[in-house]
Amino acid sequence: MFEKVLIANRGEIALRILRACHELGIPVVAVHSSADTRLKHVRLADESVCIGPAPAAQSYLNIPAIIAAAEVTGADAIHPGYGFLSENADFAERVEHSGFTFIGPPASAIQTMGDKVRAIQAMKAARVPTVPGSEGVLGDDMDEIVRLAEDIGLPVIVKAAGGGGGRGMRVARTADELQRIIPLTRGEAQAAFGDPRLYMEKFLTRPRHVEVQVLADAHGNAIHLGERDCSMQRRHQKVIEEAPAPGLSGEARARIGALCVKACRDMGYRGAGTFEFLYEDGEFYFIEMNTRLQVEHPVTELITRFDIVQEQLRVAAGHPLSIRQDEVTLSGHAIECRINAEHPDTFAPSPGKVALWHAPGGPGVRVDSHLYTGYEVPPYYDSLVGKLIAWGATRAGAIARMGLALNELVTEGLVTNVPLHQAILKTEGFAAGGADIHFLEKWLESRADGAA
Ligand code: MV4
Repeated sequence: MFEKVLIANRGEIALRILRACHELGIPVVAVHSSADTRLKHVRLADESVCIGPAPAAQSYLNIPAIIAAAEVTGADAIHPGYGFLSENADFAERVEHSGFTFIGPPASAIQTMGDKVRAIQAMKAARVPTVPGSEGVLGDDMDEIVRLAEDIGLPVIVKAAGGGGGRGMRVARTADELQRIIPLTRGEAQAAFGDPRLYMEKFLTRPRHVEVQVLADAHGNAIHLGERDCSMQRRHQKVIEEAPAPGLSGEARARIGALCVKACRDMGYRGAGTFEFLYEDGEFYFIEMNTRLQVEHPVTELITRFDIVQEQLRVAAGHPLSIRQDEVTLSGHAIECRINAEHPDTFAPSPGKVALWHAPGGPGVRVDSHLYTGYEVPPYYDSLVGKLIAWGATRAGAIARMGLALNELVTEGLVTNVPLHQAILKTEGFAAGGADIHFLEKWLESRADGAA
């Protein structure tokens, strides 16, 4: 196993990774910006190194500074967490070329999945179901693009090959609209990703976002840990996630899970990964693969009783997965509320000092947060300050526990989205389960109209 792991991240996920390392007896190096000296995981780390000023571009995205920190502290592996450099193939490659282990998939897999057209092609080759679409990059002939869209069936969605996560995409409902949006989307793709390539898919009008968690080792073993439903989102930011996906049968889960596992084996994938699907009318349609640990991994951990981060560390160190597929059983239901330091109505970020922190507790409640009384949330980074995760034997039981946990949580001095979560939990749409990706934005709009 590793002798020392450097965590190239901050906040709640750096703390989560530190805990996994310490459980395995591995000392930790924290690297942090000059604005982050008081982070909880920096205090708990065995060593820490300041790698630059507050702006992430000069610290958490500063590849030479992070590699230098690994060199001076004698770390042997680097965990990138999520966001920042976690899906940067160049970083993974430079980490490995400097003699360290990147705790994640091979750089080549990150590269492939970063190109959304290549990712879809890899899935088609593995017989993972994809969205009917252009089967590759769009050419320059507008008449041909229009013919293709009419073949696929309007509405269509045009996406940037270099995009992902909802960035660089537009919907066209008519041929005229399609002709207008192609040059716009292409220009934006070039500006945002340095890559003008576009592809096109049938636009699914009311899908759910269902994603499958996988783990693979370097010995040809791959397993899936079931799925998560992340349909409760606003502007492509997930707000509430849950596992399992409401209403999904064991047979459907086993079928899609086996296809994802086969795709991992075909690709020689290693590490943790997530296959993102749109799920509509009982069918799965692959859209993207994430090659990192995800924010919402705890809901999977609570229903599988399985530590995904420890498993990442094991397989990165060359050990086999510690569990076989037939040992994975799902138990009960888990829900995660993302706690953001933001205004619950305007969504404006609201950093500040935590005058009093009190974490909820009791059976089936997990709190992943780096907050403590006296901590000051800096204004430079993402507004996520913690995650509340509740487990119940049933979905209704998990919702009830989440309600209690939200009531118990104290973050005095900080404005958070807790009231938003409390309101969402009370909606009929959420309570029923299986709401689509548009539910939250529609509900927010109806609520705003009602208040006006
Ligand atoms: C789609 C789609 C419908 N049809 N693709 C958004 C995030 C990125 N991962 C892919 N996304 C979508 N892709 C097809 N073929 C719907 C979404 C989507 C979405 C689209 C418009 C407005 C809000 C959305 C929220 C989640 C997903």
